[in-house]
This record gives sequence, C-alpha cells and structure tokens, in this order.
Amino acid sequence: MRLLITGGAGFIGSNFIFHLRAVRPDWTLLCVDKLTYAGNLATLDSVRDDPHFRFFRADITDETAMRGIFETERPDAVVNFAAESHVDRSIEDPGIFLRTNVLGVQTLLDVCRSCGVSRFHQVSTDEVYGDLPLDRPDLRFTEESPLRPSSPYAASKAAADLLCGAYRRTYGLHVTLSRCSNNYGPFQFPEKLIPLMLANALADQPLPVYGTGENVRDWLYVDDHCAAIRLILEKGEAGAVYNIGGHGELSNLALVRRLLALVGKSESLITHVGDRKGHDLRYAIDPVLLEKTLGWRPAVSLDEGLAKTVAWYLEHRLWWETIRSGAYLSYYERMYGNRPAPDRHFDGGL
Ligand code: NAD
Ligand code: TDX
Repeated sequence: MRLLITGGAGFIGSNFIFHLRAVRPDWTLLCVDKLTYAGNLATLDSVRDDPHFRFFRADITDETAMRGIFETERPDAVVNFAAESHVDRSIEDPGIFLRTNVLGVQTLLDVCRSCGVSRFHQVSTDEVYGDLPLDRPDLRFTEESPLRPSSPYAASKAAADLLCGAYRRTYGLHVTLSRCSNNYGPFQFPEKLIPLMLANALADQPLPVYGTGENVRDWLYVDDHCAAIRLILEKGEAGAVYNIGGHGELSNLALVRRLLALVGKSESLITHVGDRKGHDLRYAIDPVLLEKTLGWRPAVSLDEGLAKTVAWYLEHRLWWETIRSGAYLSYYERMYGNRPAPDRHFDGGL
C-alpha cells in the first residue's frame, strides 16, 4: 500500500502516521503538508529517517503541485486530514477555511480522479451536524442527522462532505467519510482546549472558560480515531459515512476541573470569559454503525486517556513551549486580550 496522507504534520495526521508505523510497518506513507502555523515538522522527527516515509511540503489547493506529487509517487489511496481546524480562527477570518477545507478537497478529488487513485477518505467532523440541546441527553448524532453547521469552520467541512458525496455519485470515485467527535492526546496544538488549559495551569495563568462552561464535548483519544480511520480505509464501504465517538461526554467546566486535579493546581485559576460566537452547546456521537459493521471499539477510556495526555504534555514541554513562545502569542493576545464580558449564548436558527 502506498498511502498519501495530507495534513500529516498536524495533530491527528501525525498520530495517524505513528499508528500506521506501529500496525502496518510495510506500508509506504507519503505525507503532504503545507506547514501552516498548525503544522510542525518537529512532530514527525521520529519517522523522518524511515525509508517507508516521505514528506512533501505542499498546499492541497495547489493543483500543479498535487498533480506532480501524485504522478511521481502513484499513491493507491489518500486520507485527507489537511484543514484549517480551529473554530475561533474561522470566526475571525473564514476565507482561508473555505480555500483549504473546500477548494483543497475539490483539488484532491480531481487529482485522484485523473490519476486513478482507488480510494479517498475524507476526515470530517461531528461539527457538521451543529449542536444538540443540553437538556436531552437521549439525543445523539447519527449518520442521518441533518447537516446544520454553526461556525464557518463547520460549514466548510460540511461543504467538503457534500462534494465528496457528489464525486462518488457523479464520477464513481471510491470515497468514504468519517465524522469524529473531539480528539485529545499527544501533539495537539496548544490553541485547543485541553493543551491550552494544561499549558496555562502549569504556568499558573488563568484558564479561560468560554461563557458558563456548561457546553458539552464528546472526547475521544486520538489513537482510537486513527484506528477507526484505518479500519474504514481497509474495509469501509464506498460512499459510506461513519460516525466515530466513544461516549466520552463531559462539560468544559468538568473537564477543566479534572485537568487541574491531574496537575495538582487550584480551581481558582478558572476564569470565565466572553462566550464564543454561535457556541455549540453539546456534541454526542452515536458510533453504532462503525461498531456493528467494522467491529470498532475505543481502546482507551477517558480516565486513562486524560492521564496519558497530561503525562505526555509534562514530558514534552519543549514541544509546546516552543510553539507558545512564537507567533502563537500574537494570536493569543488578539483572542483573549480584549475579550468582552460573558454574554448569552446565541440560540437563533438560520
Ligand atoms: P491541525 O490543525 O492540528 O492540523 C492540520 C494540518 O493540516 C497542519 O499540519 C497544517 O499544516 C495542514 N494544512 C492546513 N492547510 C493546509 C493546506 N492548504 N495544504 C496542506 N496542508 C495543510 O488539525 P487536526 O486537529 O489534526 O485535524 C485534522 C483533521 O481532522 C481536520 O480535517 C479536522 O477537521 C478533523 N477533525 C479534527 C478533530 C479534532 O478534535 N481535532 C475532530 C474531528 C475531526
Ligand atoms: O480557551 C478556550 N476556552 C473554552 O472554553 C478554548 C480554546 C475552548 N473552549 C471551549 C470551546 C468548546 O466548547 O472548549 C470546547 C472545545 O474547544 P476547542 O478545543 O476549540 O474544540 P471545538 O471547538 O469543540 O472543535 C474541535 O473539535 C471538533 C476541533 O478543534 C475541531 O477541529 C473538530 O472538528
């Protein structure tokens, strides 16, 4: 298998590369990444000398570059992780989200089509479904739930999902899609909730919880997501959509309290700040299709995964401190420097 992985220098893509190195050591892995602020080559240090691994710095929206790589490297399959992935950034500046997350996917699909790539897997997100109410714990997202994205990020991912479906139907491309809940684990960029809170707690800085902190996310350890994608790639049905999640629901406030307990810091560091615009209330995935058809089960419980993640961030301070000391700081200042006081959640429909 010659597998082309886009976005492999980011959080989940790099973990996918490590997962495959461990369980499919004979596969050749071709990593394509633009190395945006979120891509970090240092993350791939452990595989860079592997003869079955190659790295290409390129933008998935650049058709000429993509065609060149595909024609030279002749991948059998593609898994697309490359994306602008941070909701808050999409609220600030949606344009780059549409370029990479929609036009980038169109470029990849076109190149796959003309180069005869036999499989394309698009890594999507549960955020395409919008949110669920807090007072209906019985409700979960299924693959049939309507697409009701709330943020520009989620809308761009939903658009890409629709494109994938259209290429399947129109051109008969072997496309699969997965929609996973919130991931956590090693190498997550410290703008996302868990690494940001850990880094702040370790520095005795305030922990900025948006709004009331009652918003619920459904957490999955990153390696379980990676295992699910590999299964779909190997056994998934063409045209199918698979939800991925491990019933790991927790409110943001409860999660932050657990992180503080794990690093032995005081809850007095918690600071409520103004809410995210359009902030989704609750995500919850029903993974029954993936469990029943492909036999997937998460291997790591939330307790175990959080302990492993905290241990990793404690042991790899250099990785995230380097990021936090660089260009990230100006973004951080913009994001949190002049944040308004907490306000109400916007609950209007479209
Ligand atoms: P990330 O931001 O950590 O990594 C994204 C990677 O894509 C980076 O290495 C970046 O350099 C690269 N990239 C960005 N634009 C590119 C472009 N135009 N061309 C080539 N490379 C480009 O993101 P992540 O958290 O690892 O998410 C990976 C994928 O999984 C995304 O598609 C995201 O929508 C999806 N997803 C993420 C989560 C989560 O909790 N993080 C959950 C479900 C789905
Ligand atoms: O400082 C913060 N304070 C805070 O309260 C940050 C960064 C986040 N939050 C809240 C917002 C969310 O309710 O924590 C929750 C998680 O926030 P993020 O880590 O930004 O993740 P989320 O918006 O849920 O999106 C993530 O999961 C789905 C990924 O970033 C997406 O790429 C993925 O598709």
